[in-house]
Parts: sequence; C-alpha cells; structure tokens
Amino acid sequence: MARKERTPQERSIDPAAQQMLIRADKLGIGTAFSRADQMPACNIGGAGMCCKICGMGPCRLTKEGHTGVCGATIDTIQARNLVRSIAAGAAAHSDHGRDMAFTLKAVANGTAEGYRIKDVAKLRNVAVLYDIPIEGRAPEEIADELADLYIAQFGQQRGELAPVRRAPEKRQAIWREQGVVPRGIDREVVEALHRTHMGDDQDANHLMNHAIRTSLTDGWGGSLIATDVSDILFGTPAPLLGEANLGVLKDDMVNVVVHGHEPTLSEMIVAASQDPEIIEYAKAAGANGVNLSGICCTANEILMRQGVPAAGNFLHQELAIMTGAVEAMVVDVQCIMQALVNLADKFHTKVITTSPKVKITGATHIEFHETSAYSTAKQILREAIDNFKNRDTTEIPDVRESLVPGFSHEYINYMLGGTYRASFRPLNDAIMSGRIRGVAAIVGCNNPRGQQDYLHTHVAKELLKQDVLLVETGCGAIAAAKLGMLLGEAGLDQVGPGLRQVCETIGMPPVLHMGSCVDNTRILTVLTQMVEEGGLGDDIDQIPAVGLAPEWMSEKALAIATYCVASGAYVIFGGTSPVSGMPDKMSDSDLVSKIISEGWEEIYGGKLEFIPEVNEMIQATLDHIDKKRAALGLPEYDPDRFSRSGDARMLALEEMPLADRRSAMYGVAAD
Ligand code: SF4
Ligand code: MSK
Repeated sequence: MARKERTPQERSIDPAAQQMLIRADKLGIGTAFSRADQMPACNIGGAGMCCKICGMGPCRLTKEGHTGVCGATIDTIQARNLVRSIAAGAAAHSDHGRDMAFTLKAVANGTAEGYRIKDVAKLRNVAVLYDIPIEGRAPEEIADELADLYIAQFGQQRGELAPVRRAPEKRQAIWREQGVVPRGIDREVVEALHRTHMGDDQDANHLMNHAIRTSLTDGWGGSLIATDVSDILFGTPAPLLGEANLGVLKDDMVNVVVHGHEPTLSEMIVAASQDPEIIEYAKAAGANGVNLSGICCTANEILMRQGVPAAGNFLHQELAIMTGAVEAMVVDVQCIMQALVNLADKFHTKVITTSPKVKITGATHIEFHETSAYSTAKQILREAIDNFKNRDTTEIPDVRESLVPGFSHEYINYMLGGTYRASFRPLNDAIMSGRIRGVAAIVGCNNPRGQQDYLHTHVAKELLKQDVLLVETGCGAIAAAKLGMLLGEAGLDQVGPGLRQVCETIGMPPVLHMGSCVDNTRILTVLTQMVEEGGLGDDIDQIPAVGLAPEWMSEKALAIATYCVASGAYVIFGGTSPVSGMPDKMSDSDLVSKIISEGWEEIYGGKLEFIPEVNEMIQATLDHIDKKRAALGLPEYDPDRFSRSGDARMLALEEMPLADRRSAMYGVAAD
C-alpha cells in the first residue's frame, strides 16, 4: 500500500525546498520526495534479509530458522549484504582517491593542462610522513614520488597500507592484533566481493572482520589520499565567506551547477568561468556572465577552497533544475540521481556527464581528462552559455544564507595555537576543564524518506546547547549552512556557556565545516592529533567524541561509519538499520547487530548503532560523552560552572536581529 503523500513542509524544513516542491506539484512533476512517498520500503530487503547473489534465489528469509535454498542463515545473509555495501562505499571513495593520485602524477610530470601544485607546504609535510626526502628537491620531484607511493597503495598485495602509520600507535597495534590492517586497497575490496560470492565465507563474525579491514582501506587509504592530494593541488582550506541555498542562482546570468564529488573538473570550471573569453561569450549571449554553484560534495570542495556558493545538498539536485534557471548541471561521480535527465527534459537544462566512469542515458557526455582539463571546462561552459537562449520562466527562491567554511585540520591547529605554536592544547584543555563537554561529528547525506535537514539541524542545535563542539562534513554541513548555523560567532547565543567562552576566546565558530565526505579523514586526523597532544587518553576511543549520520542513505556512509568505529568512535545512524533483521518481529536474529555494536566495542572501543528516534540519538550522544569523561577522570560536566559571556561586543551582537548581526560581522548586506 502506498504511503500518504506528504506536504512540502513535511518533506523538508528548508523554505527554498518547500517553495520548489510546491512548484513541482503545480507543474505535476515528481521528485525523490514524491517517489519516496509512492515507493513503500521493502521490510525484508531493508533489514538485510534478502539474498540474491545466485540464481537459486532470490531468497527472502522472514522467520527464525529460515534459510536460503543453499542453507545460508539470516546471520550470514545480513553480514554478506553489509560487507558488500561497505566494499562498494570504500571502492567509491578510494577510486576517487586513485584518480586524484593520477592527477598528482600528471601535474608532477607536466602533462595536466591548467593544474599546478598550489600548496607546497602541505606536499612537503605529507611527504615527510612517508620518509620521502624533501630537502633540495623541486616540488614536482617530491610530488612525483608521493604520487607513485599513493598509486602503489591500490595495487599493493602484501604488507600494510602506508597511511595506516598515521593512526595512533595503540590503534595500529589493535588492528595488527586483529589481523585487519589492509594489505592493499584493491585487494581488500576484491576479497570482500570474493568472500561474499555464493558458497564462500559463511560465518558472520569472520565476514564482519573483513568489513573492518575493507573500511580501513577507505578511511586510512583512499579517502585520506583524496583529501591529501586535493589540498596539495588546490590548496588546504582556510575560512572564507560563502553562501548556500537555491537563492545563489541568478536570473541575469548563465547558471552552471556542478554536482558530484571530485574537485578536478570543478576547480577547472571555476577558473574557466572567470576567463575573459568566457565572460565575453556569456555577454554576447545576453547574460551578465557565468554564475557557478555546487550541489553535494563537489559543492563542498569548491566552497571550502574558493568560496563558490553551494546551491544545496543531495535533495536539492532536482530542486535546482526545478527553478528553470539552470543552463547546465555538470556531474562527475556519486550521488547523481538518474531522475535528473527526465526532469531536465521538462525544462531547458542540459545534464552533462563528464567522468569516463559515468554515463546516464539521455545526458550529454563531454568526457573530462586532466590532459585537456581547461579546454574541456571551457567547452562545457560554452555549451551552457549556448543554452541560455532556451530559458523559459524561472522561479528562484529568494533564500540563501551566509556561512564560513574552510576548517581543515591544519587550520584548526593554527587557529587554536597560532602560527608559531600551532597546537591542539587549547581544545584538549577546554574538554578537560569541562568548558567543552565533548565533540560530535555530524556528517552524511539527506534521505527523502525523512524530512530533509530536520535531523541534521535539530541534533546540532540540541548538542550545541549542551556545550558539544561540532564538526561537520558532506550534506550535513550544507544542511547546517542553509540554516545559518555556520555563521561563526553570530550563532553563539544558541550555544552553551562553556563552549561559547572557548569560541569567543579563540575566535572560532561552534560548528566547523570540515569539507566533503572524503574529508571525514580530516576528522580522524584531528582525533589523532588530540591523542598526541595528551590529556585525553592514548587512543581515539578514549576521547569524549561521537559521530552521527542522522539522514544517511549511501553505501559510502556505511563504509565511513565502519572505519570510524574501527578507529575507536561511537557512531550513531538515524533511519533504518540494514541489519535490523526484525521488521514486525518476523525474525529474532540480531547477531550481526550485536557484532557491530557490542562486539566491535569490545575489540575497537567504538560501535555502530542505528537510532531512529531523535531524542534518543541526542541522549545516547551525551551519555557516551559523559561516560568517556568519567573514564578519563575528568570533572563531571556542569553547565553552571561557566557564566554568560563577558565580551561586550558579543553581548551587543546577541541583541541584534540575525541579518544585522551578519552585516556587523562580515559586511554581508542584510536581506
Ligand atoms: Fe539463496 Fe543461497 Fe543463492 Fe543467496 S546464495 S540467493 S541464500 S541460494
Ligand atoms: S554527497 S554521500 S549524499 S553526504 Fe558526499 Fe551528500 Fe551523502 Fe552523497
């Protein structure tokens, strides 16, 4: 039976999204939101109890004691399904990392058109981590050796993945003891597929061990490589002023929206959009130039480094086209809905696929290679400009928010201690004193089965009141941005007194936007540096910290969760568990759920839980933080120990309406 159709307000808390959903209803156009309403979720598949890996099935196991035709149990089937998802997520992130490493190699060898090494300091710092000599060598020489080392991680067959050495020593020892240190990225992903082929690994515990090993190829492998190389080539992010939401689209300009994940093409499009030749071409077409914006993590990549506005997160991809004002949506890899092509047909938008790995039936394909990057970027922009004349009526929601993104781990280190004594000491001290109760990372996707952005932002607001410092990435960060929560000190009146004092003293916002989904590795680096700083134990699992993905939907999210758990974190997901196994109590099997929670906690100190109810999610976060504080012997959290801000400027700001506060702080014009 189809679910009841939800109202626009029930589908999203975002007024821009609501406006576009009303427009969709008026025009009789479907979206992911309406399709989610019409498509009942499958209880059996959703709980991981359906196996279709061989032609004797599909086998749907619905009762305790049921087995598949081959005799596979619910536990085996759930574990196999989860391992496959984690392998797919790790593969997606890692293949992104591989392409970045190849681009670094091409730049080092002068064969990549338009690129250069922008952050030589980061290149040198990363090279030193792998004992690559840097003294007296040109950046290209160092980059060439680093690229070779990184490329080798994918095909390595034996030994240990090199970046694993960047984890705390105690953590590395746990992984070695458990035999889960990855040998090579591709090897572990291939082995995950082999083990889960019909008639192979059929022991849930043994399968879940490999889930850990596979996920580590992502967090301490492919994703980490992607972040390192992106910083080296395009610059390590530092705070700047940006804007988010559909109101960043412009009626008088050619709107080009870049969507997906990789920064290689989007960085070139940013550069090409400022080329005088392209600006002239746009003017000749009757527009005032090219207006670039992003969706999903491509948005985060160019927002963090260039301040290019974000048109929105995952569920905004269709809504951007719905404005009628987008000449081209340029996509690379991951999180791209096939629905875009049909939707674009109803407007004038061109969907342009660019990756050799991704074509979508009906889309225009302009393949991108780093050897001709700048020329391709200009060709894509010309296509968009040529399409400007086909624009019909538009409706751009007048909704946008300012934000301050750009908190790389390097910048956080600098911000806390200053150039000459960069250190995590002030953060550790603030946690130890109880001014900051703990840290939470709110990351991950949107899911149209829930109310867009509600869980992300509600959890964030409640944790801030409890003096929990927040770091955010991916679509969660864009959700917070759209609600004005990444506005630096302007949001401090929403924050508990201790956290507020720290933010005012250091001059940092209470919600730090750390980048895209591959940049979750920045969070691992911060946690490692907090351990190295001392005072919060000798491993990541001892830090009062929690990871949350309240609106997750992708397999990449499951890979991220698993590598964070393996690294010692408590990770809470909203929505439904892919291994719940008990919809309507059809089965009592919960072995895999127990392995990923209690089982992993016993070994790794971290655990993965699925908690759909928002208040329970918040309470579980606070309970875990307090438990870790107590284990470290830190004072019990007491909000009354720290009084209201004494900073007169802050108190004056607090009295102002939000729009005035923004203009007072950033010179941003009030709406
Ligand atoms: Fe069914 Fe076993 Fe084949 Fe899975 S592997 S589809 S459980 S017969
Ligand atoms: S884009 S993986 S919806 S965060 Fe990274 Fe957003 Fe999730 Fe895609």
